[in-house]
Amino acid sequence: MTAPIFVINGPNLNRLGTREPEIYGRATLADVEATCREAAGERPLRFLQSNYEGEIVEWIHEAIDAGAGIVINPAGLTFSSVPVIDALKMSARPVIELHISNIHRREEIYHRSLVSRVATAVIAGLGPAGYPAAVAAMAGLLDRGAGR
Ligand code: DHK
Repeated sequence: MTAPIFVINGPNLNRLGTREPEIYGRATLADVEATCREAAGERPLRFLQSNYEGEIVEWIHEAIDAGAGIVINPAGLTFSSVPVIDALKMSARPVIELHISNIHRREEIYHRSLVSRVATAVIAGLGPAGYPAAVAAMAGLLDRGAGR
């Protein structure tokens, strides 16, 4: 069976397109989803967004149970959420941490990612194009049988 990919988006990403466009661009979340589905081709893909930590944790559990690779933009939860990190640690499949912006060139509060400590790889600063890049990279990792 072709392992699925879950793309999970955190708080405020539902506002892409109008939220600080000078940082995040003008593509909407729906635009971003379309690029992910194009990159995934026939591979099953779940594209999700929530402003609630618990819902994101439950989607990570669902991804793990489905044997899925996880592409996650935790947004602001990146820097604070132990529950998200604890859930990601349970994944036997790759986890790619994704940020539209280069968080290391931004304000100090964005410099210390808790998620990077458990992620297989990190993509930051490619803009919305980072999403299809992450999906394509994840497909390659899954096809090679890579673990987290
Ligand atoms: C998105 C957010 O909402 C911020 O909280 C992160 C990330 C950066 C992004 O660049 O996609 O710090």
